Amino acid sequence: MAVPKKVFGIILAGGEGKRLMPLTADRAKPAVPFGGQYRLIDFAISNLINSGLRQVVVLTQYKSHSLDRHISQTWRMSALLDSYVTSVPAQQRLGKRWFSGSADAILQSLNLINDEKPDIVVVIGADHVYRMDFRQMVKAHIASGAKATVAGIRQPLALANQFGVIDADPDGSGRIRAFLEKPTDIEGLADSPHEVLASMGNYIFDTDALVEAVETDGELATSAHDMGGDIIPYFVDRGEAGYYDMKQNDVPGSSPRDRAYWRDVGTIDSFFDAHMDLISTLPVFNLYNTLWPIRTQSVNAPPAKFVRDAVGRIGNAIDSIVSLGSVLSGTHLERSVVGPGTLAGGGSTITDSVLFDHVHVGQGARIHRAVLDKNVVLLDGATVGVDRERDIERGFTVTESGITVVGKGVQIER
Ligand code: ADQ
Repeated sequence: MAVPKKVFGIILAGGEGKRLMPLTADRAKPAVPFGGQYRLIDFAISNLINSGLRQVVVLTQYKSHSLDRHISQTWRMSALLDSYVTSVPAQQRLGKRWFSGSADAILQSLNLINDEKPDIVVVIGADHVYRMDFRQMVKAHIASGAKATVAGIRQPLALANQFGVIDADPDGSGRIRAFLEKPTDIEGLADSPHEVLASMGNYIFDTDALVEAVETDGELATSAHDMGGDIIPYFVDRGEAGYYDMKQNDVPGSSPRDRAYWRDVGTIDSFFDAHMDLISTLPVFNLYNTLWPIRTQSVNAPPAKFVRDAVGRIGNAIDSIVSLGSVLSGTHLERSVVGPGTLAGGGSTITDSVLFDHVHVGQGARIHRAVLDKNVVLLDGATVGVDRERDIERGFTVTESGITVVGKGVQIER
């Protein structure tokens, strides 16, 4: 019988997420709320835990307080079973410097690997919405004999400059011939010229090979110490990198459409679109798959309530998600995701919008195509997302596609 391999999980969660401003003004990108009750990092952690990993560290550095708090409150594991999900902040173990890149984050955290002595290390990002069974990828990695395996998924050629692009060896060996980090000029796949095989930023390594790679990279003054930019090309140059095509990944309980789902929610537009996917009638991404649950902090709040307002106006809600603790009275709610503790008053309208927790919507207020961070208050009769120029004048971020974003705690006047 084959000896089971010990697998250790590392989640890279130190990114700033500049393109999600103002939502990342005082929280790390993986801590950004998503889908009413989740934080982005819950997808990465749920995937690892559902894949049977029990020792997972989350490497943080940028504005990590709410991320640390969320992880410690949500992902408590049993010490008795030697299981843990812990966030580990940058600790300056190799001198007085922060993580200079994602590979440096691993180099500075090698003590965690030395303590556990795993055979295999799974390294993943923290800011994508998807389901993935990493057991299947680990199995493929071991069978292939590669020292590093990169998960790949087909993406439009036009987006190639946002991803690492995998050039597969045409000999069918599953090896990577070349890996280009965020290329600006590249051709599509031979069988699909409008697509590339993009790296998902999820990797599997033989432990010894990873340790050697980050140590070697650490000594190179010319390196940016980046996993995609430096470490994967290091393995490719040595002929030791393979790829794992996400289309082979068969997550329990998911439909083919749901299975192919992977969203990098790095911009306001993609973040907004991923919310619209959640509320689609035929789930593009199905949160209700109990065989592969996406878990989060349980909100200790009463159920959502829908009532008529004090003068008897009746509201309605359709194609929407409403979180616990919310009370919508005489509100028209459509194509929106509403976070916990939202209070909306009579005659208010919320359409095509994403509300984080504890947003207060005054009577007769109107919200359209907007993302509102927590504790935003709309006074009676106030509007947002309706008049682009006015939103810009008031200092709100408005994307080219016309989505208005309002930061934490802002009070919006009539
Ligand atoms: P990017 O997401 O642009 O591309 P990066 O900004 O390095 O790469 O972020 C990757 C992950 O590492 C994120 O989860 C981020 O939070 C984290 N991270 C970044 N800097 C860090 C640091 N100093 N310390 C700890 N964590 C850090 C990557 C790959 C591409 C791939 C895309 C997929 O480089 O090849 O295609 O992800 O989205």
